[in-house]
Amino acid sequence: MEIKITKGDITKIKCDAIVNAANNSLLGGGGVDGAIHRAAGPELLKECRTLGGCATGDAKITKGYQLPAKYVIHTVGPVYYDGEHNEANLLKSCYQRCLTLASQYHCSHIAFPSISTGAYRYPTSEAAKVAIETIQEYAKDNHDIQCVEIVCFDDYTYQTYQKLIKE
Ligand code: AR6
Repeated sequence: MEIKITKGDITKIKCDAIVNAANNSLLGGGGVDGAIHRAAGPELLKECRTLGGCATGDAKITKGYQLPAKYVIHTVGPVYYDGEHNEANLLKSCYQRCLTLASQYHCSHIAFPSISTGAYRYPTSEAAKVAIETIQEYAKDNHDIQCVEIVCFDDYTYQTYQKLIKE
């Protein structure tokens, strides 16, 4: 599996599935969630309404509608308090659940945003460690996903992930 760190807007990525950093309602919000719903069109919200929300650390899949990606995998990252509220385990679980769903739906190229590091205030360098370790761990036992791209929206996020992938 190739792990690629790129800078840009995840709604523009043509791949099998993009991941959405959603909230428990799955009914939209700001940040990457808002951008994905705007780009996918109203059909996405319609499908999300049938899903009954999503627990923190879990993930659910929908179609991509007007997005260049075939599917959207909606996951709910933890809100960061102080690192003592199970945040790392919940974030790890997000990446694991998304990768498992991607495998089940035969996705060979998937794109993640930096889950929880915006409105949910997870420190970027700590979140990046969890993200990369979890993806690398998954890649050891699973060979179906060929490319995992982490799409960073700003320079600081991009540089933080880049630094870790080079280590
Ligand atoms: N493409 C890629 N990354 C993006 C984009 C984009 N178009 N837009 C923002 N980001 P956030 P969270 C980055 O706040 O912290 C929503 O309201 C952003 O710069 O989107 O998991 C949900 O409904 C940051 O690096 O997600 C929830 O209520 C990263 O995506 C809540 O925010 C995550 O920031 C989830 O908070």
